[in-house]
Amino acid sequence: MSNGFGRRRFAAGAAGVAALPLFGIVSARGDAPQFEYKFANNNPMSHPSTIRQAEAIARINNESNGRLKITHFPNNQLGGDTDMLSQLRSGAIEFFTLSGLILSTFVPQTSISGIGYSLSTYKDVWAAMDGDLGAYLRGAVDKSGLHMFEKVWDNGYRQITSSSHPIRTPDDLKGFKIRVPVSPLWTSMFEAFGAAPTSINFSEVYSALQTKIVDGQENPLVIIDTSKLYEVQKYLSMTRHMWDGFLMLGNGRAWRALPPDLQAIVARNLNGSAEDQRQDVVKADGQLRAGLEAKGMVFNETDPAQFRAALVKARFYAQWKEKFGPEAWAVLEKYTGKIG
Ligand code: X2X
Repeated sequence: MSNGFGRRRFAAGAAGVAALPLFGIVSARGDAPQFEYKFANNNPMSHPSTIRQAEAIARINNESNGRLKITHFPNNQLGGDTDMLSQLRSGAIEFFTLSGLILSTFVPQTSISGIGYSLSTYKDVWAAMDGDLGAYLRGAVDKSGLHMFEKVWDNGYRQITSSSHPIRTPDDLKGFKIRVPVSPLWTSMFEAFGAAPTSINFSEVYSALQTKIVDGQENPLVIIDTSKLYEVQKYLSMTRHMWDGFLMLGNGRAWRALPPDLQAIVARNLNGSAEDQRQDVVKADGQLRAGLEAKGMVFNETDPAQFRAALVKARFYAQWKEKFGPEAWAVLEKYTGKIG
């Protein structure tokens, strides 16, 4: 479908550049971009991710003087996450943001940041993701053939919503039909609570809730708001059970095909906009409760200690520590203190 990284276009662009000194004139071909890349995400148009990515893309296209042209395809326009991940791997999409927990279906290590009730403050999150934990994940992703940029974008702290009953204690999750993203860690965590999780890509979540395939889901307030999940969910339980971020990913071959000066323009702008986006999410998150209540959602608070104890009892932490291995676990615990 896409040939943004097509040999033909690249060769034509390169020939165009080489022709300049020979003829000393700027041919019409000089106006055509050397690289035409696609950038996809699963976020709604009004989500801070989409807005800040659009800004970064405009800057990149502008600063590259037309040599690189990135086109934005937000809001699952190119398919659900599982599909977009395949497209990223094949090179049909060149840039894509994805939760590390979902990427773990391809690079197993990347779900480690989502261990429930571990990175419990933003201070810990960014110390870890901008520090050794992020470096560890980048190493694993780069080995897989994909490229991961330095700055991770924020999804946020996740909360549980429901159309049937509020989740006040871990017992309220028993048998609860809840949608989780496609990721072994998510499924395992909600199974540990005794819930009945179903893996569904975000592109299908609204309709799955509307048709009652599932009774609930979990996401940060910004997603619940921008995706209008309040239209199909009644209760919002503030569980903050997990932090989640969007890894900024590139197709490895497409990334390496860019000359160093274009790589620098892309990296500087994407990393810079990540910092802006992080601030947007925190600000929105702090303000959304009143708005969602006005739209009819009923909020309740929860006690994290109870939920964490349920996970300990189900041997959730012990199992995942074994899966990730002591080395990776130690990198996480450097930022969280002892887990479990
Ligand atoms: O799929 C989700 O729930 C979302 C939007 O939070 C992610 O991208 C993980």
